[in-house]
Amino acid sequence: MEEILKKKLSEKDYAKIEKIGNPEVDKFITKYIELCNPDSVFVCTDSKEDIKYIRDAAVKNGEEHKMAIDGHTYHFDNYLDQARDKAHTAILVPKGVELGESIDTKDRDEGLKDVMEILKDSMKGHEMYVRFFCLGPTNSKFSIPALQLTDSAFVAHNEDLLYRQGYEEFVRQGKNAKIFKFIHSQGELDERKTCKNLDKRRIYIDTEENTVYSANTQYGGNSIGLKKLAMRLAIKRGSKEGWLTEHMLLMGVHGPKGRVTYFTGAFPSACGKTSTAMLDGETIVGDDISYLKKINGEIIGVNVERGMFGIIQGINSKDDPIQWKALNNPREIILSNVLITEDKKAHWIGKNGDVPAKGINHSGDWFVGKKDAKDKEIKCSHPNARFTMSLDTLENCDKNIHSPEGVTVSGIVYGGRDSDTCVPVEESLSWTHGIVMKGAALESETTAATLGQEGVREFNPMSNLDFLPIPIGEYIKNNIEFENGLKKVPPIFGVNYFLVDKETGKFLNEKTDKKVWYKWMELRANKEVEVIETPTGKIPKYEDLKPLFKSVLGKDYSPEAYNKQFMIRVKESLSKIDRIKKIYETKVKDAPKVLLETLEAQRKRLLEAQAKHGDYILPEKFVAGGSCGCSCCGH
Ligand code: OXD
Ligand code: MN
Repeated sequence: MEEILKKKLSEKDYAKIEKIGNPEVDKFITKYIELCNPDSVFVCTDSKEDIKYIRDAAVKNGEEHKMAIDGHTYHFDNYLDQARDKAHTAILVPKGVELGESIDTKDRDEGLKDVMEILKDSMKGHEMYVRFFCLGPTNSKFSIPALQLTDSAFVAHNEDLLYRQGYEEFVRQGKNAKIFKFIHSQGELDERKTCKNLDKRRIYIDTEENTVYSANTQYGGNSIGLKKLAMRLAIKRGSKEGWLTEHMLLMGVHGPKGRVTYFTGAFPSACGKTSTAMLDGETIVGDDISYLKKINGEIIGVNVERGMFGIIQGINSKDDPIQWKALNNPREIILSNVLITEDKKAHWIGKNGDVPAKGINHSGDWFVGKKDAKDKEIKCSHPNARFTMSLDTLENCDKNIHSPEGVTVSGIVYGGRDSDTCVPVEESLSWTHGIVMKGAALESETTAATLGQEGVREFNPMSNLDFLPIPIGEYIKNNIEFENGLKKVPPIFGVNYFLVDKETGKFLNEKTDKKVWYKWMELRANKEVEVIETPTGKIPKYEDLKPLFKSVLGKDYSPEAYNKQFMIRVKESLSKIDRIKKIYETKVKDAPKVLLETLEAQRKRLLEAQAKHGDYILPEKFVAGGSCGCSCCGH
């Protein structure tokens, strides 16, 4: 082992590995040097000099290119490698282990054999980068040391912006570290420096060995080991140890008199999670993945990451002022799959200004009206085009982002892309009701963040389905039981930014309306406003929203708008229960009993209300002391 390391590594780099003194680290690096056969190896510590080496390598290798704005670079993934590849992603399971039909698995022995063959000599002609990071803040109960090997300086550079440096954490934890390990190879590249062998694209997650394998792909969601790949390992570890890893933003919502109330929020990819975390007036801790632990009877959350790998489509100066500013000013940013014009500026779908007539993008030379092989128009940027940057440099970065103690979570939000069923914001009736009806029953119309058709309604419990390495039933049970032992149980809310007016086909809300929902939830989490209890949950009163619309957005909020948005859509709500129940009865093994009971109780409440008031019920029917009098709303 020592011999191989000494042969491939410079003396200086060998000393860096030796200083860590963890045989597991030595073994992992040695194994993949031997198998992948890189021309050279670079070991990156937390030093500025080492990190600069990676940044420069990305440009030198032709994986990234400099842009007009200082510090900005762009990168292209292969035209067919633009999103998470669910078809070639699998959890490796030993014989006899079953995770249920909604989770993609592969026999562990077969998967390992397959990927080892693919990785053999895959780094010939490339340099291997050895990187040490820390998932969660360093020096914390949450810290998980993560070791990444990759032959892509683009991947290593992304991780630099997205994760906390962890070399010193590895040294600190030494032999005792319980590490996560990632091996990625982009394999052979074409003349545009994008992956050539997409048929050999593989993403395998081995929870037995806390190792993830990724090959022949560059798209971040497939290649950045520490992101969605590490998430699977962490869910598994948390499930054994009694804590949660969630596909959740973490943000400070700023209430009256300087009060800051922290919220987590789960949304499927491309459903407004980042734009929520970036709401101006609030502060961001994280926009994608949170670890949650129960400490002294409270839910404590941390951001696993320190940067954002955000979707750039639709970002404009009006709706996203902070991101807009960052994207137009010098700082370290990587743009993927946007349009680059001759003057080395970027354009993307939904950006202010006219679309340039030509440039280069993920399809090569591009011009307005260009079509692909299937005669489909190629837009200037890919809908899943991304930008990578650190949060620290943003003006709205929360002061506790790196706190080893984390922040106390006082509210939890779930939301999906739903055009016709749920109201824009509603508090659940209890923790279990929230976990079941807002989390486990989450559905979303599909987007461009994964390969496949867009706009199809998909079941996505807690927006975490793609990332589960344990059976869904077990995962939901963990969430339901997470309430046990809490001194103060945070309220769970459901939000829906995508409700459409059936008559006009237009959205019933503007993008910025969500600012009001968060201010309302902040007041509610602190018990400062009352609610109207409906069969589906507790909705805001018009009297409370009206002044918030005025003070937050300067908008006059009409009773008509409120009624349209907050009307209970009984028919659609009942259909949703039917769909969800069927899934849990037929596709999910071991769904907790209480989940089915909660669905049934909601059906009963809806049917009672329907018998009295019909299919579409205005909030006033449920107002305390109103004419309703039905048992459904508890008055
Ligand atoms: C992401 C995703 O990139 O969920 O965050 O796809
Ligand atoms: Mn995500």
